[in-house]
Amino acid sequence: MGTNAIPPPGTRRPLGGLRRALVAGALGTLVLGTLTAVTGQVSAGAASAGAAASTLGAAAQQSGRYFGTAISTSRLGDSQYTTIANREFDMITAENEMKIDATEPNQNQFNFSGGDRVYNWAVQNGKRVRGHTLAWHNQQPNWMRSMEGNPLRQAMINHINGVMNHYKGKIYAWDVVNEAFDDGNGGRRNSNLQRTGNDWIEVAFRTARAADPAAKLCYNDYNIDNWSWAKTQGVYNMVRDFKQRGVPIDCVGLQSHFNSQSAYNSNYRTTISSFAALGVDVQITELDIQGGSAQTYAAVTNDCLAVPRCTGITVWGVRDSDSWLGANTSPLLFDTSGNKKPAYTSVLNALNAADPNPTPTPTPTVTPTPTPTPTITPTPGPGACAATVTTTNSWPGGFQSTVTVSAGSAPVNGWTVRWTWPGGQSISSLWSGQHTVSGSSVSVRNAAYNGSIAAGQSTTFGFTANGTAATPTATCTSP
Ligand code: 9MR
Repeated sequence: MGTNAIPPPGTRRPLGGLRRALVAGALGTLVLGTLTAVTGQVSAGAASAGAAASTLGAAAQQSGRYFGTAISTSRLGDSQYTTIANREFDMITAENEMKIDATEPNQNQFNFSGGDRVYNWAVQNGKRVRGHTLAWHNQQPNWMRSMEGNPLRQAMINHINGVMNHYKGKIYAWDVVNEAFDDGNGGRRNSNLQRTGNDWIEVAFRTARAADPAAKLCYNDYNIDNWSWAKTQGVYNMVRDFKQRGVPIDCVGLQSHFNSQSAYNSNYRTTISSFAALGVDVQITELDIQGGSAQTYAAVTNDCLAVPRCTGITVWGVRDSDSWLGANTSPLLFDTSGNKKPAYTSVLNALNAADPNPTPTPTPTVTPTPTPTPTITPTPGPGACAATVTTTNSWPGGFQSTVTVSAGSAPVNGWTVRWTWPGGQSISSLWSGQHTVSGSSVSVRNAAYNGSIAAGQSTTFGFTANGTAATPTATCTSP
C-alpha cells in the first residue's frame, strides 16, 4: 500500500506559494477484521507532574492534546513498525482503509475489512481513531467517478450514512470533506461532487452530524497552512459562513505537508489561531516535512501548543520508509531503521515544555436525530407523473429533503413539481432541478439531465430549507 511518488513541483503561485499536486495511488489489499467496541481511550499514562514524558503521546497528553500517526494495514505485520506506533502515538488515522474506494467498492456494498483492522489495532492498544475520509474527489471507486448530478449527491449522502453508521460512537473526529478547494484561486475545486451544486459540502456536514452526533466533524485540506494564501482564505471564509449559518462543523484539519514549494511559514500560528477564533478546533492531520528539519518540526509543534483549540498533531506515517513521499525525502520522525531522528527529539522537547493547563475543548452541540418521514408513493396514471417529498435530515431551524419524481405506465418527458409550504419555510438551496418561488408556493422544473423518466422509473431532486421540517404534499405535471 502507499506510493513512493513525490509530488511534482507546482505550476501556479497562489499569493507567493506554488501549487502542489497530490498523487493518487492504488489501494492495497484489504484484510478481514472484526470491529470491537471502544473500551478505553488512552493507554500510555501522562507523565507525572514535573517529569518529562518519554513518548510523543504521553507528552502531548500533558496539555490535553494527542499525538497521532497514519497507520497502514500493509505494515501491521511489521513488528518494528507496530512497536514504535504503539509506544509513541495515541491517535490513529487509517492511511487509506476508510476512504471511499475502500469502504464502498461497489455501490451500496460496504466493506469495512481494512478499516476495521486499523480501528481494532488502535482501540485494542488503547488509542483513539480519526476517520479519514467521507467525501473527496480523489480515491472514488469507479462507480462513483462516473456519476454526476443528483445520483452522485444521493450516493454521497448514502456513503456518509453507511460508513458513519458502522463506526457510530467510535470515532473521535471525521474528515467529512477532504480537499474541496482549488489550489490557486481560493475557490472551489472543480469535481463531480462540486458539480452537484455548491451546497454539497454543507449537505455532507449536515448528513454527518445526523449520522453520528458524537463525532467531531472536520473539513480537511492541504496548502491551507500559509495564512497569506488564497486557498487558506477560501477555506476560512467557508468555515466562517458555516458557523454563522449554523452548518455543523467542529474542526479544521490542516494537513501540513510541507516541502520547498509549500514551505512552513511563521504565519502558521496565525492560521491556527484564526481558524480557532471562528469557534472550531484545529487539528494538524497529516504532518510531514520534506528534509525533516528538527527546527521546523519544533516550530509546527510550538504553533499548535500556542493555541488552546489546536487539539492534536498527526504525522503521516511512522518511519521515513512508511511515507507516501518515499524514504529519501526524510519527512518523518523515525528513520528507516526505526531510530528516533533529531526531529523526534525536538517535537518531544516542545511537547514537554508545553503549558500543562489543558483547555478543555467544548463538546459540539448535539443535533436532534432526524425522524425520516414515512411516505406513500402515489401511482401515477399513464403519461403522468407523481412526486413525493421525504425529509432526510433536520436540525434546529432547517431541514433537508429528497423529492422522488415517478413516471407511470408511460415515459415522462419533462416534469414540474409543485407544493405549498405550510409554515413559512423557504428553500436555501436546491439541486437537480430549477426552482421558482412565489410566496409560499414552490415550483420545480427538471434539470437538463433528469427530465426524461422511463415508464415505471423515477428520478430525484433534493433541497435544503430554512424553517421547521415539513413534508408538504407535492403534485407533478408533465407537459
Ligand atoms: O498516503 C496516502 C497514499 O498511500 C495514497 O496512495 C494516496 C492516494 O490519494 O493518499 C495518501 O494520503 C493522502 C491523504 O489521504 C489526503 N491528503 C494527502 C495525502 C498524501 O497524498
